[in-house]
Amino acid sequence: MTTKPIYILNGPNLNRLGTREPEIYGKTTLAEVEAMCRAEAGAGPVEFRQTNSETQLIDWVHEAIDRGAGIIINPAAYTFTSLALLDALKMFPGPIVELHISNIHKREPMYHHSLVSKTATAVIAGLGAKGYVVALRAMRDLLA
Ligand code: CA2
Repeated sequence: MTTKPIYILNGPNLNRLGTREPEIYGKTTLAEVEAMCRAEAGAGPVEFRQTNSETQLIDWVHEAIDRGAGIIINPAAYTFTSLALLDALKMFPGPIVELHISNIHKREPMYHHSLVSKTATAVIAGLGAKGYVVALRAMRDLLA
């Protein structure tokens, strides 16, 4: 197992997880998601973060480029809008798992075209909060 951290980055509005639209996003809060990730990672280092700012998200990708083993990212709405985030992720030399709690392809057309997928090693969507645990397992395999 690598000693470099796995970055788990979360985009806008995900700090409100578990408070609204449970039929789409479930009832699990982001703090509970973080606890699930830490339990799954065990002693493996994890940087779990959330921001509502595109700039901050990009700065964290830059940080991961300098010191991260892998990136798991739920970019939320920036999935569909941010060429700047795509450009930053393109610079990351390791595996990238794009993650969505909901199945974006089952939803309205505006949620169908991910820019981030162009640089993702793998995409997970529709598994709810458990998708984060699945993403961590997949990341471990990708890094092995
Ligand atoms: O399913 C996902 O994880 C998404 O990335 C969530 C984004 C949405 O723009 C993507 O299409 C799919 C939206 C996050 C909104 O966060 C909420 C948190 C609590 C309640 C409602 C929305």
